[in-house]
Amino acid sequence: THEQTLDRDCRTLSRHVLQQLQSFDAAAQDLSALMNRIALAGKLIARRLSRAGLMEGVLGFTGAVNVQGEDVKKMDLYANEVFISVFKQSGLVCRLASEEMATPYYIPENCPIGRYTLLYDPLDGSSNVDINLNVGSIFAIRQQEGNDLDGNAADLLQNGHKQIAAGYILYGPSTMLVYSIGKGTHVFVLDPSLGEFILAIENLQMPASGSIYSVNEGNFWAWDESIRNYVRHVHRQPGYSARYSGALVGDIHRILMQGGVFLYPGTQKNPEGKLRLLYESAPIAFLVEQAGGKASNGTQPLLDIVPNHLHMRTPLIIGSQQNVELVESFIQQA
Ligand code: AHM
Ligand code: MG
Repeated sequence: THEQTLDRDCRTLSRHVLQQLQSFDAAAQDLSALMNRIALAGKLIARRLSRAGLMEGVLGFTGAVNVQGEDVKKMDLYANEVFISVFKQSGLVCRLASEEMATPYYIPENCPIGRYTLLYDPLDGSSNVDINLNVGSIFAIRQQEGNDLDGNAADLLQNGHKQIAAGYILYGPSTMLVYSIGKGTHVFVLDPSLGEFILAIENLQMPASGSIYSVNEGNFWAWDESIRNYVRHVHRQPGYSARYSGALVGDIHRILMQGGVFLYPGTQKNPEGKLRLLYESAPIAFLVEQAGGKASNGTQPLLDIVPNHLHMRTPLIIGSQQNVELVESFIQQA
């Protein structure tokens, strides 16, 4: 009926946040407004991506190298600036820290009213941009506890349980936003005709085990023997399927929906692996745990890890509980 369709179309993100908190107090209003701004960032990035192959200055590299030593793409830079722009004059976020910035960015007019920090990876999996495959944005919100304006963000060096909200936006055939404020994991789909993210799945629960394993097997030669043994074990079992897109958000989304495990282990040369704790692994771990899954670095729950610097990397094993425990058992046997 019309009424049902209308009801569904009105299940917007900002309303959902308020409903979850069952409150209209200042903290609830803040969180709702924060999510609304993040949604706006997602819409801006999705719009640019949708016409990327037609516009000048969208694809390819800028020529610069970021703090991680990676070549910066034009879309990385654009996406990074989008998140800064949407929080200007919001009174919400005082500080933003991202993969693309060596030190945090402060929005002085929001400090100290804006007691929140946004941690984000503006465009995750950006090697997929030039070939028109899925990419994502990852975000987490934390309470700001430090007053420093000197770029020294010592208060951010805390474990993942300190995240107030976390999620990702997946730019795929449709644009999706998956988020949690610690009350379950919820999936929204962007309806382009409305320009709104509409609730699609509430309280997503992922399978306790699944057949997908997602890992870059080109690194086999560089792995520790324990990871090689796990992958050898998988190769000898019927029933597993390999899926790896080169963009964490897409690979995790599949595993959230269908079950399985994603691994980015360390190598003998880089024992911490590739993915960064504060704005890649920890937000995703928060979402996966809220959906009944598990995340670890092989020996420790991922959300318990306290970073020693802003851009710290950590091995990541994440997904369905049983699959993650199996990988851990190989690591812990070693
Ligand atoms: P990025 O944020 O610079 O794009 O790097 C992170 C990405 C993840 O999305 C993905 O899982 C991983 O790097 C892929 O790395 P690799 O090509 O080494 O398998
Ligand atoms: Mg990334």
